[in-house]
Formats: sequence, structure tokens, C-alpha cells
Amino acid sequence: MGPTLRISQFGLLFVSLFQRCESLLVSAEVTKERLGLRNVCNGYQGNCQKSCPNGWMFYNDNCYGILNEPLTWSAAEVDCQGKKRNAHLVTFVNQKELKEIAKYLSSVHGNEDPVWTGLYDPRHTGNWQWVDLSMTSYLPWDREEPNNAGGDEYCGHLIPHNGFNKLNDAPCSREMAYVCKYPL
Ligand SMILES: [Ca+2]
Repeated sequence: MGPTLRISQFGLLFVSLFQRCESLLVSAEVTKERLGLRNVCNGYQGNCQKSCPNGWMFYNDNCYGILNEPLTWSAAEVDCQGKKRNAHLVTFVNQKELKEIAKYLSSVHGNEDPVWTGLYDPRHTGNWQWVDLSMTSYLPWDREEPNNAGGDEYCGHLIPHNGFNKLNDAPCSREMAYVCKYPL
């Protein structure tokens, strides 16, 4: 009788320790959310379900990553597609999303070089599209852009001055860094 009682006491102790751990994990998640740390949970080694690769940004159920080796627009898109299912060159549908991307780029890419986005003019008609078929409801072109300079600018990139929040059209053959995006 004695030993049985002791075993069940141990069982209770185990259960209560487990519950305690669980509630600590939940409160850590809540604290992270409150502090706005969800966007930087990439690289986090703990219980972070929505994790992106190290150095990538998590925002609104998507991962965004800068690739610094310069490529042409189409080579960059092929590289993005090879990274994950449904991955493409980066797209954005509103100012809020671009703001997050711009903040991320300003912190990890510096302010020197332009970066490709998934914006292009596939038929050379001035009908700009996102490569993942997102709505082109928000296209913040830089002043006097798109200007199709030289009649050969059919791919869109973010320009570094102004903190990566304006678009310019450029020749797709130009090699530059790029941002990939994929949904989690
Ligand atoms: Ca241009």
C-alpha cells in the first residue's frame, strides 16, 4: 500500500510540473506577441512554430529573405522558386507590407544597392503584374517612373534611396540582389 501511494504522488507531482511548464510556454508566447517579437522569431531555437530560415523575416504568415548575390530578374525568380513551394520574387499588396519589407531591407541589406521585386511587364505593354499573380493594387513608383528608359525596362525593383519604399523599372538583364517570399 505504501509504495503504491508514493508512486501516485510522484505521478501527481509530474502532472503538475508538466502543467506548470506548459503555462510558462504559453505566457512566453503571449509576451513575445505583446513585444512585437513575432517578426523576429526567425532563427529562434525554441518553441517557435512559424519560423523562417535564419536571417529571414516573418510577417503575416509569409517568410521574406534577401539574397545578395546579384542575378538577372528571371534567374532570381528561378532561384526563389527553387527555395520552397510557392516561393517567388517578393510581392506586396499594400503599404503596410512594403513598410515591413523596407524595414527589413534597411536593417539587413544596407542602403547601397537596389533589389529585384516580383514586378514585371511580361508583354511589354505597360501592364505591370506581380509574378505570383497578387493584385497590383499598390505600386508606389518613384517620381517619373516607370519611364521605360531606352525602351528596355520591363522589370521592377525597389530603389535604395528613400529606404526601399519606391519602385523603378529597369532592364530585366541587369544583375542585382533580390528578395524571395513564400507563404508558411
Ligand atoms: Ca526606370
